[in-house]
Amino acid sequence: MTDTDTDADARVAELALRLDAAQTACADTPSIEGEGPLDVDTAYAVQDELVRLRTARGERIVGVKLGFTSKAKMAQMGVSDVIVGRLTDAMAVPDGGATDLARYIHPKVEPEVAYRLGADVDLDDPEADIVAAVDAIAPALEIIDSRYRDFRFTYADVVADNTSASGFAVGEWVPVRAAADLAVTLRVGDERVDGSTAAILGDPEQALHALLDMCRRRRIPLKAGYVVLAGAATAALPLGEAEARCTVDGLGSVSLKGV
Ligand code: OOG
Repeated sequence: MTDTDTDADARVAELALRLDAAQTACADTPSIEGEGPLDVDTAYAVQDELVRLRTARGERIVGVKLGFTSKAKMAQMGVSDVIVGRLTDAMAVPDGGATDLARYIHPKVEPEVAYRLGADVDLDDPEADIVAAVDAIAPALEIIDSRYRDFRFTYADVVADNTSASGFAVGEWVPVRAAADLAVTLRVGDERVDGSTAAILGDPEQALHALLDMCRRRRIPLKAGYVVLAGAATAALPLGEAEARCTVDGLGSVSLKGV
C-alpha cells in the first residue's frame, strides 16, 4: 500500500464518521464538495463504510433504493445517472405506523413503487434477469433526510450520504404486474401532489435494469428478500405529524406518520 492509498482510506473513514455522526446526532453537516472535490468512486467507498458502521451496530441490510430516476430530478441535479443506496431494518416503518420525528434532521416523504426480489441476482452473470427475480410489487413511501444542511448537495455528496435514505414503508405486496403509467398521489396532511409512475424512468421496470447496471458497477449485492425502492414518482413533501399517504392506482396505498 502506498501513502496515497493510506491517505485515501483515511479520508473515506473520516467522511463516513462525519456523515454517521450527523445522522445519529440529528445535526446537519455542510456539503463535502463545498470543501474540495469528491469523486464518485470515493463517494461510493464512503457509502460502503457508512453502511458498514450501521451493520457493525447490529443493523441488517434489507434492500436497496434508487434515486434520481425522474427526469426532473436528474435535470435539477445536472446529471444523467441514477444513484443507489442501501436500506436497513432500522429504517423500516410498518404500513400505517408511526416514526419518531426526533430521529430525523428535516425529513421529507416521496411516493414510490417497491419491488421484492424473490431470488439472488448474480452480478457476474451477463444474462442475469432482474425482472424475473422480482416476485412482488407494492406501493411505498420513502423518507429522505439528507444529512447535508438545507438538502444542498452535489451528486457525489448525496452518494456518500447513502442517497439521503433514512426511512421507508411498504404497502401490501401483490403479484408483479405492469406498472408503466399508474396514477400516483402523495398526501401529507392538507398537501397533495399528483404524478405518475411514468416519471420513474418512463416505467419503474426500467429502474430495475438501471439498478442492476449500477449494482454491477458498484459491486452492491442484490439478494433474495430485498426490497427495491424504484425512485420517487413526484416531488417530495416535508414529513411532520400529519399522516403521509401514497396511493398508486391498481396497487393500493401505504401510510405512515411522524410523532
Ligand atoms: C436524494 C434522494 C433522491 C429520489 O427518489 O430521487 C431520491 C435527495 O433528494 O435527498 O431518493
